[in-house]
Amino acid sequence: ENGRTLKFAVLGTGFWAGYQLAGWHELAGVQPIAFYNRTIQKARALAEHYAVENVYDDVDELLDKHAHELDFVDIITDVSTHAMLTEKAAARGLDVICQKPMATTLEAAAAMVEACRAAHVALYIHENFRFQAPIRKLKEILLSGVMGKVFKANVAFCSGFPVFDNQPFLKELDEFIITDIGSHVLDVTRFLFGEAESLYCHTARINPEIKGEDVANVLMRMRNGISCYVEMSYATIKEHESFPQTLVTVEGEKGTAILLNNYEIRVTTREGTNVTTASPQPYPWIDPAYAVVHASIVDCNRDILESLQGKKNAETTGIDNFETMRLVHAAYQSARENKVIFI
Ligand code: 89Y
Repeated sequence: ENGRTLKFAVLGTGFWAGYQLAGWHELAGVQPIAFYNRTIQKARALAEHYAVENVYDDVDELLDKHAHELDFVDIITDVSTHAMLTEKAAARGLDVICQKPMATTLEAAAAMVEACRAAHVALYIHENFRFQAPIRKLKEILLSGVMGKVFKANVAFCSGFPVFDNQPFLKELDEFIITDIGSHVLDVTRFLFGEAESLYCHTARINPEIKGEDVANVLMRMRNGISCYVEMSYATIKEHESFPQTLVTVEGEKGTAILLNNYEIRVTTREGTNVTTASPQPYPWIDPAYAVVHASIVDCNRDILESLQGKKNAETTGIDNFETMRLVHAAYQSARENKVIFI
């Protein structure tokens, strides 16, 4: 590592920020120097842990005092403030990393892309599911050609994990699972199978204690002809709980690949079945209940950092993630209007 250390501010120090910072800590050449949080006590606890001296409950004050020494901001607030914070940082000439889901509406997501373009700053979305070890391995298998031409796939995130215990604000969202999990699994679907041409979606709310939908079934026709069935649910009772894993079945003309619980990928051709395991890196700070997601934070951050350092293009830019947001919002429109949406 020969470049200078990039300095960043964290905007939002809630549940996710601790893991995001631990993820940054695994990488050389990057350092947090200021934290903002609406409730300052939460920011102070994390600041102490990372020896960060600058802590604010006013984001404008943070930017006034530190924009000159910052390279980028890492936005880790809930979705409702993403556009506003992105616009503030861009206006100061700072590159922006923002957690998924990008924004509450497609219009707000477009405004984020435009604000960053106009200010000549980079915009990245921290979308980590496509960086999960088993998803990367599955992509490698698809590219190897062993399965032949793929004709259909199932991408599933169905769970009964008590997700609202750690993230209670998710209960209050009018639009829940397609924004929270659909943003991930629809992005994984794009990563594995390409861009969608059309989509049809059903939604349901099973848990009476939440505002939004907790079940969504999305059927997509991809531009390359592959038919993808993407399912998500937080109302599923399973013998073997799979949270937070995305399980995938891919069928090709020469074989079928199945990504199972516990990171196992079984590839069956007419010759027989090959089994590989792609487990996440066991970083010591990982919460085992979130292992595959927490480990992928490091890979997602590395991809973005190498782009900030001018070494490569990042995968999850604002422009790229806007295509995932298009699918999220098309799914809601389809469910509302009970019709196929052409992308
Ligand atoms: O917020 C969600 C995410 O991004 O991954 C899993 C999660 O924490 C709960 O659905």
